[in-house]
Amino acid sequence: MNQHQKGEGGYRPFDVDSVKGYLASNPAVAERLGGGAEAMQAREVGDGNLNLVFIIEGPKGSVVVKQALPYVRLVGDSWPLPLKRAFFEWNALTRQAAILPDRVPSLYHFDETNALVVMEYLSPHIILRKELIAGKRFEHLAEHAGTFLAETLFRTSDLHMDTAQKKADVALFADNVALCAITENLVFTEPYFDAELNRWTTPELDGPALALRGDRAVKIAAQEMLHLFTAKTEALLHGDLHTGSIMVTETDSRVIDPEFAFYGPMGFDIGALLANLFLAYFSQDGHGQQPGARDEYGEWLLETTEKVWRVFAARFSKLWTEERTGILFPRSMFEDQGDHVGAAVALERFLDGVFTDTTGFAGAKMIRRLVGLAHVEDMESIEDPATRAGCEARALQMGCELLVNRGRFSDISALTNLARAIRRERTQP
Ligand code: SR1
Ligand code: MG
Repeated sequence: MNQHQKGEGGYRPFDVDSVKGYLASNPAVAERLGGGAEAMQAREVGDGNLNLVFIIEGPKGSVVVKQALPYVRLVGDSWPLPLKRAFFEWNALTRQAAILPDRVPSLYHFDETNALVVMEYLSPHIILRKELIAGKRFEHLAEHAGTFLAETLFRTSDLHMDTAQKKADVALFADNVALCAITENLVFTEPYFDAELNRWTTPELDGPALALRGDRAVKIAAQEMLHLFTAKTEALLHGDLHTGSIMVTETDSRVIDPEFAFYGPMGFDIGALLANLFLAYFSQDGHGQQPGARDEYGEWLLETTEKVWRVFAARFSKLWTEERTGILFPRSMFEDQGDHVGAAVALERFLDGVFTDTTGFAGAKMIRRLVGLAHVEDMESIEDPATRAGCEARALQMGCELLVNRGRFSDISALTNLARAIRRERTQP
């Protein structure tokens, strides 16, 4: 099918010309852009693994069109992928927007047939991962990310949401089978056997990468996390909350791309973000001109990692106290009987459980980005293979320890101290 032909069910993938005509035919969007197709400028900027992303600018305004392709862009049409992921992305975005409109892009239009979302062009926002590679700091990032996590996870859980609505939503997102399958395979399973699409920095990282296949404790832990991922329908997750899914300026942060959304364990989203911040940390020895040039920046990354968790826990605790209206831990059993201590103890135990899950998921998510199909630019942009493999080996060690020892870390600073210790131990003679 060429780019101008209509596909099955009326779907057609757009290009930089046809997308303009498409938007011109939508009165509300055309009005926002301020002119007909001939007055629009369009470019395709998608650099993710799955979709087309167009930026369209008109005389009056601009929009982004994100369109699903019927296959995995990273691999090609040998790996088909359902267009319905755009439907799940739209449904997740609208729910997140209802909870925290300032932390997601404004939404303008959804077209199920063409599997696309028209939304705000975030400018001058840049993808967080690129800014971290450049060594930039963002004062509000942890506050924004921790709040986003607490608000979206609490409000879509049985701690808050009406149980009938939640069950309907669990059923709706349960159909996001293909994208969940990507995670199930690429994160929890394929790194641990000779899967066709696995790759790593070879031969430098061969030792630790191949050792995973014989590491029984790591393999069992990875599958235990997969069990949680499939069975614990705790809250509506973003599902792919890495540093490429956040766009930032000095004062703003927006979460994008929730096409992997489904009801799963809260710790999966938190762990994804922590994993990517730890990967950024371990990549620091490959960036900067001189050895140690990025040490202070590494510390900022670890402080930010800690703060994400602390902001999450504080906001979640406030919501627990003030907005616990769901079927779980009802106030009738606790506060209404004067048992405020019971409510506080239950909260502490709940957060301990989320922290354990977060730790395990963070470990699994680090490992998959080092030896699986999809890697991170933080590491990939380190040109010298020996330096890159050194950074990756340290990150791999961290991932394994988080995965296997989840539940044995006292608090978030135990995780950041482990990162410091691994980096110190393996970079000093
Ligand atoms: C085949 S898709 C590979 C990865 O890209 C996305 O960002 C998800 O993380 C997925 O696992
Ligand atoms: Mg994405």
